[in-house]
Amino acid sequence: MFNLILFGPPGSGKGTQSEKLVEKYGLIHLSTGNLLRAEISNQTKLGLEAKSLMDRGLLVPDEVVIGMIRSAIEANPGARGFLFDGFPRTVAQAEALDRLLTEKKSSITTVLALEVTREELVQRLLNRGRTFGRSDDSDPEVIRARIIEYENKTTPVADYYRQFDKVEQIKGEGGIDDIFQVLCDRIKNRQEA
Ligand code: B4P
Repeated sequence: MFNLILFGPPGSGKGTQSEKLVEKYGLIHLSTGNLLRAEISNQTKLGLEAKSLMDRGLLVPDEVVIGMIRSAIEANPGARGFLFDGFPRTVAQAEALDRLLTEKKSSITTVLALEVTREELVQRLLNRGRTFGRSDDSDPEVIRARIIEYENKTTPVADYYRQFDKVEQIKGEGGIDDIFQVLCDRIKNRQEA
C-alpha cells in the first residue's frame, strides 16, 4: 500500500492539494476535518460535541478521531492507499495510526509537510471565512487559537516521523499547481529511493 500524510498548519493548503493528489495517485482521501464537519451537518451527538471545540479552535479528543479513522480504513479493504489530510494532529494519533497500519501489514510511505508563514495563513483563512462562511475561519481569535494548538500539539508529530526519516518539507506559498508539482517530484524521489 501507498500511504501519504499531508501535514501542515491550518490554511497551509492541505485540503487543496489533497484533492489533486488523490486524483493523480488513486488514493482514498481521509480528512478528519471533513469527517467531523459531516458529523456536524448530520447533527450527531459526536458532531455536536466536536462543534463546540472546533468553533473555539481546539482539537477534538484523540479517541474520537482515531475511532473515525479506524472505521474509514476498515470500510476500504481494497484500497491501494490512503491520503491522510489533517491527521494525525498529535503524537498519540500518530502512534495509533502506526498501530492501525501495522495491523493491515502496511505503513506510512511519506509525510509531506507544507510550510507557510503565519501572516499568509491568517489571510487565507479569513478569506475562506468570507467566501464560504466556515465558522472556524471567520474570527481572528479562533484562527489564532488554531495556530497555537498546531504549534503546541501538532508540530511534535513531524518530529515523530523525522526519527523514521519520512518527512519532506515543502514551501506551501506560491501557485497551487506549482506546489502540486513539487509534491509530485518529492513523491517520485521517495518511490525511486
Ligand atoms: P481541517 O478541516 O483540517 O482544517 P484546516 O487545518 O483549516 O485545513 P484545510 O485543509 O481545510 O485548509 P487548506 O489548508 O487546504 O480542521 C478543522 C478543525 O477540525 C480543526 O481546527 C480541529 O478542531 C478539528 N480537527 C480536524 N482534524 C483533527 C484531528 N486529527 N484531531 C483533532 N481535531 C481535529 O486551505 C485553506 C485556504 O487556503 C483555502 O481557502 C484555500 O483555497 C487557500 N489556499 C490553499 N493553497 C493556497 C495557495 N497556494 N495560495 C493561496 N491560497 C491557498
